[in-house]
Amino acid sequence: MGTALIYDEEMTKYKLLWVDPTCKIEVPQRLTVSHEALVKNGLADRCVPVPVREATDADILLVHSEEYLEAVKKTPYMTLEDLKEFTLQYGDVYFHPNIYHCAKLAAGAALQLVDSVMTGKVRNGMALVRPPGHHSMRSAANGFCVFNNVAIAARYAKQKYGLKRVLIVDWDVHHGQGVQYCFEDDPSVLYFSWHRYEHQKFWPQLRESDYDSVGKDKGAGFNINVPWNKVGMKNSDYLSVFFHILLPVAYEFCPDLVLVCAGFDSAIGDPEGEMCASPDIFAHLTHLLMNLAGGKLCAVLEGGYHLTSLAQSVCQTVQTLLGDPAPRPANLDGPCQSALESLHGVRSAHRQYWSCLKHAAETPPSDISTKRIKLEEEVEEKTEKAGEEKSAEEEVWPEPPKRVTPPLRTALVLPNGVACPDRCKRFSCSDDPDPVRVNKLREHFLKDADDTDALTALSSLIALVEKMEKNEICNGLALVRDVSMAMMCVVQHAASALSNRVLVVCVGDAVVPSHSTEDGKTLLVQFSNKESEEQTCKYYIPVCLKKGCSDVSAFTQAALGLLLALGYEYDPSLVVLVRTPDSGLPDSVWRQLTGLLQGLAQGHTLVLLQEGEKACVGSTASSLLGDAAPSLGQLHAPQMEDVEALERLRHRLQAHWKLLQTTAPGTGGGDKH
Ligand code: SS9
Ligand code: ZN
Repeated sequence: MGTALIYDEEMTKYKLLWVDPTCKIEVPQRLTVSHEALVKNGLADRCVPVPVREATDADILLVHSEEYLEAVKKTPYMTLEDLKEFTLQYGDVYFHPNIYHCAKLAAGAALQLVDSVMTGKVRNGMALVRPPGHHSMRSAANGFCVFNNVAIAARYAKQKYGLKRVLIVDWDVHHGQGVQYCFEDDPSVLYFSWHRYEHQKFWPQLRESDYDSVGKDKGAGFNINVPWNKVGMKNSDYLSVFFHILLPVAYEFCPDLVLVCAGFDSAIGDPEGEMCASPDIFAHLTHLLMNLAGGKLCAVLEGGYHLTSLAQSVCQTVQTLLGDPAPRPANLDGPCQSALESLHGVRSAHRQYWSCLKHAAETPPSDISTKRIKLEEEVEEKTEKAGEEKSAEEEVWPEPPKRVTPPLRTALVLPNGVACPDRCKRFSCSDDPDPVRVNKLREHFLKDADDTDALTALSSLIALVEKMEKNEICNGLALVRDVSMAMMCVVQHAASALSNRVLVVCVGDAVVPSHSTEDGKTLLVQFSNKESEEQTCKYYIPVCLKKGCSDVSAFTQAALGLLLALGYEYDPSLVVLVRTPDSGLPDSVWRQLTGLLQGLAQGHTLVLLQEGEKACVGSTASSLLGDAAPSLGQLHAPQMEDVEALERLRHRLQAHWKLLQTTAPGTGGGDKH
């Protein structure tokens, strides 16, 4: 199942016809450079081309009023003077004789994408469109937007395919107030947006963009705003919000379809956003959403005004949709104070609606509206002083390195008699065993046993790890006689290389190499129901859940808010994922976990399963190949004891692991623990 790419040159055929400093950044080249970069990087060719179509009146009327549509319909016949005047009734937008045509194509492109994904023609896709959509409202154009492409797509998808729940993730740096207004009282569409806000000083300067706008009536809890109150937000800030807000809520919500308002003005270099997240962060944001809704994800372009940054970000997104492993996330040094304040505010505003946030600390004592007023003067002074000078300085950043995908995706070390699944390669070193290594292994691990099969398996395992280190193979799976021994063996080997860090995730109650964590070259996270004494080592983290791994909600919460955050901060070069036969982890959760962890270590994951678990080889291999994991279903509230235990653990560990923080120090956000 492929990735759709929708693009039509026609959408480059309108532009600003008069002088307007606020609109001059929205240029046709935004689309051409994005598309050319996809072509140049060989990505366009790997996608399934899907043609655009014009949205019909009926499509547009799913969101917009008849009066507004009729008014826009007249614009192709207007004189320049009429267009200018028509434009004046709206904010930060311009009209052109061809924009109505393009706006129909932009909305139609989003609908074509939904159709391609929903009919199973492709798994996911991206539409490169102009004009963007997320600011336009029922009866108004706004912020370069004419029709609300994504809002129309959400209604259309619900109506045509009977979807119960749609998630809209708006990672553009502006608040898509048009989308918020459209679905404010609708619990079937969960709208998430982060946006530059600066305590209401940044455009569109709306009170309702703050985190306390959570939705109305039945839709309460289904609108999530994350205001950025400072510029310069980085990768850590973005990922923190994913780990501690969006992902837990999204998994609890369990969408049938994910739509992304994919604006890239939230990346470094953009003159509007003034943020500092690198273009490759979009590989991770995309990856982290790709296992929701059975992989059904439609990304529709919104903003992005720095042509180089935009093109790089688009490439990162599409390459990830195609299934290529994401690059290692660089310098994640934890969220900044201001991001933590926002994180805290959002989590407390939503704690009554989402069981995954039930344990969030309560509202910060400093009430937000007072804070805004207090800040007002301060900000005004600053803007006065800064004036022109500031916009002159240009941000520089390195071009994201080319993502080289290993020639072989998934290799399996299997005992004789166990069939190798399609699309995978059976891997064995028996044709070419390294005698030195074999002897070493025998000495260390199999002294007494004279077991050639086990020895061959271990040697193969090591050879496989070496191929992963050389990036010749992406990931692997081994069925071994003794997972504990195999784990020990791999960890010892991999961590012996100077630059390696190994993340070991152990699901179930196996004997783990906890002694190997002392030097920090191994981070060991173990999930089980065995209470263990409080650990003093930063790198050995036993996670005890009441019902072990069989409680889907509790496990998911731990995997997202704890394991992923730890994993990203640790930034391993290899992930070893181990599961014991009695772990109790349901297959769907296992597949989700396997999928999510591939965002780390450039996708270098080695899965170890006990020999008897033949039945799981197929589904595990499928996850390693990048197939979307099945949905977990709507999650119920985990047991209080588990939530509390996890919260205590997170709280204790956050001194060492900054990506675990969810409250700002010194703002009264300290939890009760
Ligand atoms: C503030 C002016 C904002 C509108 C930007 C619309 C972006 C749509 N510097 N102008 S993604
Ligand atoms: Zn924007």
